[in-house]
Amino acid sequence: MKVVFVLMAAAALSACGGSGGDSSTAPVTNPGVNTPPPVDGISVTNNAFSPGTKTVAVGATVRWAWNSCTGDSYNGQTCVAHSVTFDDGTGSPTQDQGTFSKTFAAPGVYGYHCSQHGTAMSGSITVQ
Ligand SMILES: [Cu+2]
Repeated sequence: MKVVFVLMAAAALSACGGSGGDSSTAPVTNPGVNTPPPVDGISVTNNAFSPGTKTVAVGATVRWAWNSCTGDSYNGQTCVAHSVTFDDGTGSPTQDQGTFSKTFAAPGVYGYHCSQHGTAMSGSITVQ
């Protein structure tokens, strides 16, 4: 049964493969979607959060938007994975596209960093 399934899957793939031979257009291996920085939010770029420090009011929601894709006209976009990881270990997944939001209910200074790049890629939110 398993072998039959695999064979069927392979047949389905080749049927959709479009092996017509038109290779004049380079395939986009990863289209990549840079999310425009939200108004008053933070951009997650390669190696930095921009702005790196931010002060908000108690109860505010801060939104991060990933802008870590770099265009490459031959091979499509390359999108580098980063995370927003707070000092207490909570935060976003490690991802190369998308957004993350966090609401700050209590005053304080909330340091965070990228789990992939450590303190070299860090920031903080001051809630007051
Ligand atoms: Cu990073």
